Amino acid sequence: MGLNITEKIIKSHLVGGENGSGGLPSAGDEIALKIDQTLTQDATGTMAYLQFEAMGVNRVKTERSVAYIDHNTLQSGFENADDHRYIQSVANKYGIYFSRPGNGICHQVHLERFGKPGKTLIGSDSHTPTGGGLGMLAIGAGGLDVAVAMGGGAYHINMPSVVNIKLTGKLKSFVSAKDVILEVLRLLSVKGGIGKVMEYTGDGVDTLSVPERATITNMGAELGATSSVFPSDEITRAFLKAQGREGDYTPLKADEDAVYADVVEIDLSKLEPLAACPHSPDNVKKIKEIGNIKIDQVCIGSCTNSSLKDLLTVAAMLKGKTVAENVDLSIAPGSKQVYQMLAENVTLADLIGAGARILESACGPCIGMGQSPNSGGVSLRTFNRNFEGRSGTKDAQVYLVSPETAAMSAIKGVLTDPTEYGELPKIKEPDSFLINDNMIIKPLDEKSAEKAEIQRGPNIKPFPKTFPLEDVIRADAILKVGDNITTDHIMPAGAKILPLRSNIPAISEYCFAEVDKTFPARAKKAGSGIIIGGVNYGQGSSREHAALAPLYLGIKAVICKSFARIHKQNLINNGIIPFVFENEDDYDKISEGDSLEILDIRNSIKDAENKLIPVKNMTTGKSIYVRCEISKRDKAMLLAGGLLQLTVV
Ligand code: MIC
Ligand code: SF4
Repeated sequence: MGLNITEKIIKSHLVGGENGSGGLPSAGDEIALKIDQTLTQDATGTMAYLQFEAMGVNRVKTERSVAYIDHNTLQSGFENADDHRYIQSVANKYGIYFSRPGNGICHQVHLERFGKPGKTLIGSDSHTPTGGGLGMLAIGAGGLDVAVAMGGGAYHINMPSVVNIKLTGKLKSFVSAKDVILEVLRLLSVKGGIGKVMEYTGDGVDTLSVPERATITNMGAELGATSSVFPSDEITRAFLKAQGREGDYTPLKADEDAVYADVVEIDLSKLEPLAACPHSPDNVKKIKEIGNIKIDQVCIGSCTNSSLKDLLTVAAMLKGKTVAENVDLSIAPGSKQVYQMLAENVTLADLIGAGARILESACGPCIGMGQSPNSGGVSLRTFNRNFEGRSGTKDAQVYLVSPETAAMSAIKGVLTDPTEYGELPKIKEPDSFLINDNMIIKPLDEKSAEKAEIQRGPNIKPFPKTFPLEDVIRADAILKVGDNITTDHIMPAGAKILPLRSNIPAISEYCFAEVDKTFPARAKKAGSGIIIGGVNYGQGSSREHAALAPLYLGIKAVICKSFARIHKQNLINNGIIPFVFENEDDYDKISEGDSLEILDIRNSIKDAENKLIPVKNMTTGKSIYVRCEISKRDKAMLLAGGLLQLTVV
């Protein structure tokens, strides 16, 4: 039986796991993968490096590890700058490449300068699957998992099932890669990818460049997918050659007789411009269907849509025009390479001339670092997430669109289908990109590194301690939430809160701030608590803070209908028990404030696969049953009180 791309990469990196048919584990089995590359960004990086330091390893063991500064770039106090210095000094000492602030968004820069087909990459950011556009198996993870991989440890996941997304035909002009992934989200929803890798094949693949493929794999994160991957072919070779890295090319494609768990066919020629409407990336409609709603803001950029091709297209559409009076347009190029190339071929002048506010190459508005819309404002963004409040304005209405739709609408002042634009000059990927790695600092050699000092500013506080699992939990259902709770709900980001990412006691004060402002004080007062949730609890980012802050506030367990992958692992890594209702209707049998009791927990966790665990509602006197769906390794972690307890050398 032939193998698909995902299986090929897994097979060549498998260092543990059970053997299923054809020498590969079966979907759902826990597997351990050797990790070739890691990336971190600054908002998750400080914690990851504090954890790495605590592990006592003196040098990273990967082929390439890179630390990016791209999220917390607004320096309105000492905090972010302190974090940057800390990360730079750790990178220098431990053998990690350091991408300086201004060099660009981690995923865009990694694609340009470091990604390699056939390799494994994990990153402390949920959009790490962007690397799948180059034929890598690239996976988002919690900071602690990345720290372990940097130390040479394997990365543990459940063997994904592989879904084939078969692309045929060719996109019409003004319809682009963003519309492809929005269509996939429309078809499959924000939970449609859980436990899966989306593998793209079909002759439509030949019509997409690497940055276009990367837009699609990037937003596979919004499906909840473990990763998304494209083949590595002549288009990949051309991209790597244009990046001066042809030597990094290896071809990779699925065998003719490869088997997939499911197949979804999309005819590219039939797609029309789409938008994800507020407040979920899967609330997708045709632009024409939504109509010409008045807009207040347009933001172009983010790791989804800030490649050179994207911005050249926007520049061509804006050339000689003026942004509508009612619209505020911001553009953040994805990398210094993109920015400098726009400047050198003077297309940057077209953007400026049209009235765009040009931002630095960073995440910026995507993570609420500035450009929050006006009250009730309608904002069109080429980004990947439109969760309520993420923009920094609670009642803003955020629509996710392609660069083409964004540019067209910015000119018109209302949401407009870009196919109405008329003729657009053909934009071609360059034969060679401008290569200047002067903003990437190579680490010290091992000898000199011995004496290198780590710079630790006052904002850097140790992470909370975890303790071996207790045998009894008696705690209140301190917070009850609904379905699809995101990590932006659990631990909001934005310009005010992000500077506290390396200070868990301080950031915890904002935990669930948008859902229930009283939560941190109530949890601290109670000293312990259990959170009750619906389906897909913890979807969205990889931020470990969504586990660390609840941990600090005394949360012992989360009971919900189902979990998002990265968040569930972050809970386990930090010693919080993830329970799921045996019967989903039992969600209604627990009200916020009820006192719950769970007995004999250690034995239940040891035997988790066979156990239905009773939870007694002391307030109503009734019991319900929950399960803890975890691997052997997860059990050991929970019993010990988290991953670090097992890893310290
Ligand atoms: C995001 O897009 O939500 C982030 C900010 O990049 C997060 C990481 C973080 O919270 O630091 C992610 O996607 O993992
Ligand atoms: Fe940055 Fe936004 Fe991408 Fe997250 S999704 S890495 S915040 S650009």
